[in-house]
Amino acid sequence: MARNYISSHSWIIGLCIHSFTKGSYFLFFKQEMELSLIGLQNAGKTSLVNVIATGGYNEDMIPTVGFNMRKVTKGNVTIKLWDLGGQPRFRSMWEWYCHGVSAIVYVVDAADKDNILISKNELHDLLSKPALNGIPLLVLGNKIDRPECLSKHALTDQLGLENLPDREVCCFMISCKTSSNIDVVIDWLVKHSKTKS
Ligand SMILES: Nc1nc2c(ncn2[C@@H]2O[C@H](COP(=O)(O)OP(=O)(O)O)[C@@H](O)[C@H]2O)c(=O)[nH]1
Ligand SMILES: [Mg+2]
Repeated sequence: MARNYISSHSWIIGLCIHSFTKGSYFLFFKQEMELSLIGLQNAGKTSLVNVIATGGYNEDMIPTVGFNMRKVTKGNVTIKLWDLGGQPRFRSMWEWYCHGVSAIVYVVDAADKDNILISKNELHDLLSKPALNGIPLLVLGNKIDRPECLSKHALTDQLGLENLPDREVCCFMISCKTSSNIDVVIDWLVKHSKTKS
């Protein structure tokens, strides 16, 4: 019994040494994730992709038509980001791009009080789709560099994030312009990635 235990452990240690010497050691720790960035047009989704990927921020953004896909590597985590158009004509395809993702990232312009209700309704409509049950939701209140920005408490309240059933929900207030809290977002994403073996 004890001998079997020792020999099975030596086998695992042997495999690790073998993988290490063959250079595939890091495959054991490689992680990947796929996520969808959703939200109304002008919320700052494409700016967020740029800030995560390169740290760069640009005032003159061209509205996203359809979608863009970008792969970003952070440490040993590869993040595949679907950056979707937020105009009304593209919203019907949001659900399709959220199937099977590790997390849904919903970006809101927290300084645009006139559109918060529309943003809330679109979010709740998306979350009502049975195929998306259980997928973690990260809500990002963007543009906190602007003085008229809502507080986290007000945003959480106005988006109806309390007591959302069947999923983990988290909310951070960020600014792509000043890179505020972007590190916290990346940490959250990395924690929600899946191990690839
Ligand atoms: N003040 C401010 N403006 C931002 C911020 N993030 C994005 N923007 C601006 O908001 C506009 C829309 O950004 P964009 O990334 O294209 O939004 P998208 O339509 O959601 O992809 C652009 O003019 C950006 O420069 C931010 O954190 N603060
Ligand atoms: Mg865009």
